[in-house]
Amino acid sequence: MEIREKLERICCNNIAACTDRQLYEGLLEIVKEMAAEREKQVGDRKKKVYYISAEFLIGKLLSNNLINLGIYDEVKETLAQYGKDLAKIEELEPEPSLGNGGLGRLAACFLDSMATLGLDGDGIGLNYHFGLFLQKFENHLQKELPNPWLEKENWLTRTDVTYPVQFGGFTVQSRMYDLDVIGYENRTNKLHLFDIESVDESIVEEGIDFDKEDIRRNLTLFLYPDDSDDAGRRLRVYQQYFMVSNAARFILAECKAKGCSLYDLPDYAAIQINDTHPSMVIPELIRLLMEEGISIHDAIGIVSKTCAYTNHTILAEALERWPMDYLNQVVPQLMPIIRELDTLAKKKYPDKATAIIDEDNRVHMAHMDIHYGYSVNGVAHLHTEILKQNELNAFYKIYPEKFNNKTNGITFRRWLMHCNHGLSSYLDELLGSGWHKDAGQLEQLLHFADKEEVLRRLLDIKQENKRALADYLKETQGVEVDENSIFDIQIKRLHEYKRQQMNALYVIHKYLEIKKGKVPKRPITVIFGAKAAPAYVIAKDIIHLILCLQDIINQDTEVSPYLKVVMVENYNVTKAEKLIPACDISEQISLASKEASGTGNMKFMLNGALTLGTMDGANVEIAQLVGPENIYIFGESSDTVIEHYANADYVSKNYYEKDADIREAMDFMVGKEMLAVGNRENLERLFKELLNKDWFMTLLDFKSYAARKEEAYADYEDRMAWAGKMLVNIAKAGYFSSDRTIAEYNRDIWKL
Ligand code: 26V
Repeated sequence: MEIREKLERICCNNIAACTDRQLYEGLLEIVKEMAAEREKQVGDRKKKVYYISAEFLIGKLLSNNLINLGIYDEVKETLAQYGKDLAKIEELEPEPSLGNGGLGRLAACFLDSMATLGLDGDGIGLNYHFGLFLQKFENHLQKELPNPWLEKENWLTRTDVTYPVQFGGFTVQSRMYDLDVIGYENRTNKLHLFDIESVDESIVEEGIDFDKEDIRRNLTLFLYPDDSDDAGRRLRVYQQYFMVSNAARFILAECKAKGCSLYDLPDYAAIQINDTHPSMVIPELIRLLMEEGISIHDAIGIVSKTCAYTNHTILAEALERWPMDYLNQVVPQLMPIIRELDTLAKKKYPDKATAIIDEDNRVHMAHMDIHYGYSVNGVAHLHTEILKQNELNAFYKIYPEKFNNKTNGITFRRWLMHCNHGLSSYLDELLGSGWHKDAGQLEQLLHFADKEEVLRRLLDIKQENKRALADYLKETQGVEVDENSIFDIQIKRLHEYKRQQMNALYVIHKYLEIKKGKVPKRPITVIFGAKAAPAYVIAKDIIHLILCLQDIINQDTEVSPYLKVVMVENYNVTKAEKLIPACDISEQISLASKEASGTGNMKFMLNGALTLGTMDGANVEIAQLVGPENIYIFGESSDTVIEHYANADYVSKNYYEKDADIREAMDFMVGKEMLAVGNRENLERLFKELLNKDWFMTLLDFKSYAARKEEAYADYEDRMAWAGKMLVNIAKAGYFSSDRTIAEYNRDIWKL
């Protein structure tokens, strides 16, 4: 049937008379039907990947699904003939914010790539009723509100799959909901999200507070509830076990249905453990296999050939170590198995560094994954090297063959075709559409490096995207920005290691320079977007600092023609899709060694922004690909940073005392002007943190950061040369397609 007919059918033959909501709901139905059709055509194969993750930050689905079904243009044009605007219809879709940031977004990109490559691979996770909190700014502070996404008509399909899940003292009944993962002109896979029917949205109190002990009613209510207290952390264990117990049963059922003997499980299933949140799948699978009459020894052998682990961070505070008494309370049935896994590991490898249960009776989830999984991977070259040589060195010595690198990637369908129609169609015009599925073909763009008209078009497209962003910022936040200014953007979770505070210090420095009469050649617009974990005090202080700066600078008529600051409210996937295509300078300024990979860096590059960054995470690989003249690198190396930590010899105060620029910018933070707008408590706490501790070495890199940024701003003035750098970045971005990453996972780990 033609799209027009389908649309007419759902619109009672009167598309023009339909409301945008009716059209949205109708399109949702059409997409679901078409996805089911394609699913029937493909069918199952013997071996399948199960990507288990506590987060899938899928973002809005309508447009991407239309693109991947190959009907986006047709739908858009048909609707336009009736005076309907697809973009307006898209706005009605609530964003499912089922992830915190990079880790969850990566999982979503991976699902897209698995389906696009035609791999049989499903995601398994939780059906949170509220995604990551909705962020509001009030009195220059972040306020958190619930963020619901489940409307009556939504992307989920209720299934008949349900399991009783046993916790210490009580049982809950689960139900599986499915969401179609529509590959680009290929197969349709599933994202299975488990829920319980007894969830009660009415227990949400002020903001995002709720009774954390009431598990029957809160289990799937929120994504990662605040884990600053005991009850929050325990709830996280409940969620994790619920997720993996359902996953394990579902996987075993699917394999059995295909005739698997369970001893052959590794021939039927590869289970990817996305960070340590799903790690309990290992003991749970062993437990279930034992229930089927398999010995513990055999069960361990089977599971160890089925599970593979991905590490996404080296930050000590993010490595999960659950106290035994939590686990005893929540999952007593797993404890004998975890103890046995620990005893066996200790017998073979007495080194304390590799123990599963440590001397404080905490269970190290990553250690369990490494001993009893067959693969351990980091997410960028440098990250994997640091894992091997530092953080997980004791394990690397035991199991060198398990370690491998899988540099992250992003789906170009969402992060170029969907979010940047201008650039995407121009690339089609120049190169054909082969790059949609074979991103390496973007490299052919290099043939046009000297073509003035191509470079001009790249600049024009960027300009249009900047204009669109300027309009959007005006409309949504009431801020006016100059579309001819340099758009310098840092958007990512707020964390000290990502060093938004360094960018903010630069803003102060620039402000003070302008005040002294040293005005920049071209106006600069510094854009931030970031959510801080609700209990992360310093991160919230940094947001406060940025919001105060926005206020002071934008209202200062002497300075605002040259410098503006915008803190985008409620930064999420939808906003990223508007910000990234409009960016000139992409801020990737984490302290070297701390950002495992980063994926925003890849999205910006693909959309023709130049990176200002440290040699950290995937920035290192970006730098190698584009060459030093097409990227702005600064700061100390990861080796130096690691040495500073080892010797405990970094003293931030020395930098404050020695350098007048640093001192001036720091002092401004707690000076009269700031205190007139902001809160003394927040600003002084942040000032003291940077002066006396500065764990992520902001002041160490500040000068080289500022110098490099000035250089980038100066280079921007030679528009044609800048366009040449943009072109190289776009051309070389092909390596960062998640299709490449997933092909590597399959080649080295899953072997479908
Ligand atoms: C978790 C936590 C939880 C407790 C409080 C502090 C804290 C800090 C960081 C994290 C990170 C969790 C794991 C994560 O999201 N890692 C990100 O994974 C991305 C995909 O691989 C990668 O690109 C990012 O560099 C990495 O930070």
